[in-house]
Amino acid sequence: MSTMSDFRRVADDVRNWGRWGDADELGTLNFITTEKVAEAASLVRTGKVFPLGVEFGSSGPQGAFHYRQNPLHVMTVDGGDADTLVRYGPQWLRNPLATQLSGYFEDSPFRFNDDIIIMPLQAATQWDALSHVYYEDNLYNGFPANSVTSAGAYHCGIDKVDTKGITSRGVLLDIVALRGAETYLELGDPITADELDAAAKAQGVAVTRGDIVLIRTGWWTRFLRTGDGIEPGAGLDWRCASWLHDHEVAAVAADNLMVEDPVSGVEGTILPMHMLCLRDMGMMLGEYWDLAALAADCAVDGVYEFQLIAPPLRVTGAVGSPVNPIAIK
Ligand code: UVW
Repeated sequence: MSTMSDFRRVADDVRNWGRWGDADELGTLNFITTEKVAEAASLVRTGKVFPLGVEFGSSGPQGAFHYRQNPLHVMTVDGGDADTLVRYGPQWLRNPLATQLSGYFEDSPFRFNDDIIIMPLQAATQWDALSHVYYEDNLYNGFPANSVTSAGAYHCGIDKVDTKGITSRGVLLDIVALRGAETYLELGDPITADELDAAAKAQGVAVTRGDIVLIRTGWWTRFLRTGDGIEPGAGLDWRCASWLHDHEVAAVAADNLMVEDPVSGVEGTILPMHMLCLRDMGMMLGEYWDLAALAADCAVDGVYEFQLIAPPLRVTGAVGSPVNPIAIK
């Protein structure tokens, strides 16, 4: 078990504050240059598309954490409205909605359905914005933590990263395959930096500056079988933050609930890698990405690199966003 002194040494080493200027709110997305985006596009050879987002619905992984719920999806206009209003007329329900809808449906074949969704932005496949996690009163680049207000994040909100797409070269590191695990990585054996190197070597792929690295732990595949959203599995050891820093990775995502191992390797804090990545390095984290179909294809063709396109919603001042990332080979 490491100590907070060990943590602080690593934090000092990986901290990117000021690296891209005092006003920077992009963090390691700065590694994604125009050349990198073009390189990523050149990786599209077969036209195979892999959607990496999970379903946003009531059977999602949320609910076990009391501050997050599964998406609540409700119809606001549907076929029943049209049938009933035309049959009974707007006067039957004397309200403006009935009058308005009735005006659309009477004497016209036109019909429509509308819906609404209420959900935490962290409900399912997501990006964590740099303002999602902080410690000791500072966000990434030294911005004050209290700049995240009830009006939203003044600094490091998800809306600040729109200029980066987000798109780059994606590289999958399949740790399930590396360990020869049947479905997923059991808790109690965090993924080490050496294993990230070993996976890259076994797969014949190099992780280079500006890549978005996807880590497969098998957690999502297991969740689809058990429906247990809180049952943990192994994630990245907190020291992998140094590996990500040394490789100048732009962002990291995984098929589990928190990318890093749920058991903190640092005595005195939970989620140390979140603190290092989001607050010190300025590196966004992607969670609940479904990597199973992509991994199966990579195992067949031996190609573990692809164009990755994963734009967050431009929600003003939000500290995260749902996303449906697409890998294209
Ligand atoms: C927290 O860090 C609180 O959540 P997540 O693992 O979703 O980023």
